[in-house]
Amino acid sequence: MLQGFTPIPAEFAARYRAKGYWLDRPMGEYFHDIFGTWGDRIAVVAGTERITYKDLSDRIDHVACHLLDMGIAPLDRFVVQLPNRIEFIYLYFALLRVGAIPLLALPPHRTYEIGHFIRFTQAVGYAAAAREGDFSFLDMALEIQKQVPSLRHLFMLGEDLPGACHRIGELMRTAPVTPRSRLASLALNPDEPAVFQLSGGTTGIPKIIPRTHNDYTFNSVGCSAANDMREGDCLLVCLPIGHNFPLASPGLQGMFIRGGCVVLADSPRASSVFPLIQQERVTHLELVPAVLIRLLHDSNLANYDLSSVRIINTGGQRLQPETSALAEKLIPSCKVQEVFGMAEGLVTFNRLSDPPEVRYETVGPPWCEDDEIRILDDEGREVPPGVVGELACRGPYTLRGYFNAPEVNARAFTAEGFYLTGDLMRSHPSGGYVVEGRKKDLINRGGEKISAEEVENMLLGHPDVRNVACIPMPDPVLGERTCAYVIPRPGTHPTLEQLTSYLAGLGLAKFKLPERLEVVSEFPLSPFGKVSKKDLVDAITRLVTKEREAIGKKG
Ligand code: J2J
Repeated sequence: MLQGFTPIPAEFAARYRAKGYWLDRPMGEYFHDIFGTWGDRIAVVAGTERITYKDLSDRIDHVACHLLDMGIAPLDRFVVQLPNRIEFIYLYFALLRVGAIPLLALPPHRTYEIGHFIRFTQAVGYAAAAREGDFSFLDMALEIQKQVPSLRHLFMLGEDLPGACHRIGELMRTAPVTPRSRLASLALNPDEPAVFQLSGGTTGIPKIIPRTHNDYTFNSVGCSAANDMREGDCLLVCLPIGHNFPLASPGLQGMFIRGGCVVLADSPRASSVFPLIQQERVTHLELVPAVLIRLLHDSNLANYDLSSVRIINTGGQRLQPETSALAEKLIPSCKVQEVFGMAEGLVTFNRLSDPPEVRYETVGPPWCEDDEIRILDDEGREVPPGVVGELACRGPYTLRGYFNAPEVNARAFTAEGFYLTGDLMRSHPSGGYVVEGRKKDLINRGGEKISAEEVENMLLGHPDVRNVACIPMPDPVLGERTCAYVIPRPGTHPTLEQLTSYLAGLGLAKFKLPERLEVVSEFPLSPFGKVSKKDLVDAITRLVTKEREAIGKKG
């Protein structure tokens, strides 16, 4: 076994096998057969290219043989930071085919993160677009290469690259030395890590999540069923392609399993998403709430035929019922299905057959009956049904340990191997769960804890508020007070007084009322596109400090 990897204990593994969850096949081989099943159907639309499953499979194997030519071996680590382009799909599946482990970095990661991933995993390769705006990923990689000798292979997209870089397009045009037959004879262990995902934590450097061949395939098979993906369906991928949601939950892996088509968009902007939906008759969208809200308020929405859309999944952050209702009103062909997922494993889906009240309020149950859920109090005891506590989970596709992180693991798992998510949840009579916020998404006002989520939910009911994020701002007396960052609806100018009297009118406790309002036109986003509260906290802290200094000088 790869050192630093914690496998699922044997007695659990035996159970998951007996149930038929784990197929005991390497992912590369499994998808090779899937591609074979769907042959002449269109697998991917990327720019002007339409690629059949047969051609996709051919090209992946071609790249895989080149990887073997380069000496890339099973369990070698390879950091992939490619944009939403076809080259991602070629390289990702080619790495799986040879049993090397793609570590999936997100587009905004820079030297600090990428250098860490490469050093920490002793990666042999790194793939990216050479340049993005005024940032040179190529220069960054050359710099890292000087410090980390394991990094032998740079795969770059772009023009005028130094000779030492590999171009995926170029590899396509040259014949590899290794024959295809070698691919079938590689001895790969499906219990080993196939993919390294990254934790979505908002503090510190992301931790590395090993996903095995067995668990990651099972994840996509199950999610694609819960998401009602069918042969002939079409998924638009507009979030960063390497993230667990658009990649595997069910994402493009799920759509391939079902024989549908995957359309790549280079950004989640309305100007790129709407035309593609209309042109390709997209049936499935996977979005974060902030993106869905932006699309629904875009003035061009009514100018496009979006009637092919059957399911809009949102995940990553709590979706407000108002947003679901608005989406289903503006795009009447669609149902909104919230997904609660994490790169660590567990995924829950609303059941599409549930009545709207249940779909809007809950994130549904886990899709697999062997996902075990515990809602725990601060002492680690299970709370009664309906009471809020921390979500802990264990199951056939949830990790048992971050890669090479014994200290973190000692805190992040219970003795029974449940992963402590840090998410606050309660069970719902429908059998699903309701997200109540993050354990740490609290404002501590002189010892009184305010759930940011609670205040945000209420403020979203105000007619002037399009989106809101409540965060702690530093206070010399109370430690923290609540600041509300608000994106107003067009043409409105909400004031702090209006909003707080609205909240007070709804009966909200006085200590929970925001004490400062910042009106903005958009929110800073995390690498994956979630609202980055950390950046908002940094901004308000700077602002408050500056104001205080100014007052100090005057006084
Ligand atoms: C509230 N919080 C949510 C939701 C995730 C599908 C969808 C999303 C992710 C993802 C994913 C939420 N409501 N509906 O991997 O497969 C927050 C929780 C969770 C964390 C995980 C998938 N859906 N979250 O967002 O690994 O706090 O995965 O623990 O990036 O996002 O983040 P990440």
